[in-house]
Amino acid sequence: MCEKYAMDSHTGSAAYRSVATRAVHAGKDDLTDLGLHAPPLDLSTTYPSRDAAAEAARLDAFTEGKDDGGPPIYARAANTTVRRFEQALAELEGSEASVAFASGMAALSAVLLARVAAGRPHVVAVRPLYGTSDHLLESGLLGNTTTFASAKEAPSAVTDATGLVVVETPANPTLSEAGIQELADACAPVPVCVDNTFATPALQRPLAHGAAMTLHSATKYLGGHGDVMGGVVACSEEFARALRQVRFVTGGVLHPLAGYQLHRGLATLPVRMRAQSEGAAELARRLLGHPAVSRVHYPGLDGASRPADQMAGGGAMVAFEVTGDAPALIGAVRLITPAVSLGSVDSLIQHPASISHHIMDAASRADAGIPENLIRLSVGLEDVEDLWADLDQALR
Ligand code: PYR
Repeated sequence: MCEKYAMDSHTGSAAYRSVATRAVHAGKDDLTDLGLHAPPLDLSTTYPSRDAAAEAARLDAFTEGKDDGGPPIYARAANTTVRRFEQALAELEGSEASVAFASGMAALSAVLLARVAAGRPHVVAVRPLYGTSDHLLESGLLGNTTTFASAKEAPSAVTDATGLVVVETPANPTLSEAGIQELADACAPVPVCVDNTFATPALQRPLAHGAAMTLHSATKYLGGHGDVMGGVVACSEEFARALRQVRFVTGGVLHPLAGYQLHRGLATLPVRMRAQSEGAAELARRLLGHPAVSRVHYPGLDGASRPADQMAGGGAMVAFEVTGDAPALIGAVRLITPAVSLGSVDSLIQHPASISHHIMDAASRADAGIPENLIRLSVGLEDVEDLWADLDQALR
């Protein structure tokens, strides 16, 4: 697996920079000229100007989703700290632009609203997906309609009204993988949106495999410390305009302090992903041999075939099915934090049927292939022996 982490080449403009270097420096190119080391934190809600005509023209541009990097006017239109995070994330994903939101669900909502507004309200969604994403898509709350399909069936579910294909790879919570390039080719010209929350651009860059956009719950690995909530979409400038239009009028903006924390989190993303993935791979191997575990879900475990050259390593999430009482296991851990969410420096464990995917009804969960005895573990930076000791005692 370590060899694969050396796969650091990038399709973006500054191709000479490895992902590790990019993660540290992205969005900071002007700091030395500004005489700063850390990025400035801009908490302004409004931006003064004595030129009303220029303000009106800029507001027209923001209403159309254009952002030329000039004065923001009002923090719902733009914010300089949030822009830095957006620039950095776009550099890491290899996209023209990125647009940040208050949460991952706000980001997905904006994507759906933009497609509905474009007159393409039908979505083909590859299950499984995060429970609330599944619920949002199934409810049609935002004027969309959704056909759920497997990755194989997805192309045949596309109709003239289809404006989007949504897929998570690896998927929440079963870690199933879909071939992005294959899906994008088969569904073209319909844009494919890859939720890249589990892999992060440190391990997987879906735009290089034909995806039109990636979506993140930035709350997870991008922030990395369980103390900041946000969402972000990396995409073309054209689609970013549609998203900014939605964001400007609906107001689901990322708070500047959250933008600052997320930008800071990016610097350590590759090193965190590497260390946490190594721990996850080891725990997955050990769980496979545990008598209280009937099945382990981890990309590439036990020689399972995977989409070629898509993801550098298996990531830091593990899911496993237990022979005993799944909720009881959550109550029995002592070191691992029993909590929903993922991607933090501390390990988190939860029971999808009770929490992350509880909002789905049992039939939808079954259709998505989410067993009731499934446990999801987000592996943090603790020593793997300590984590194993905790899991082992909890499984007894
Ligand atoms: C999860 O735990 O899957 C969330 O996104 C909250």
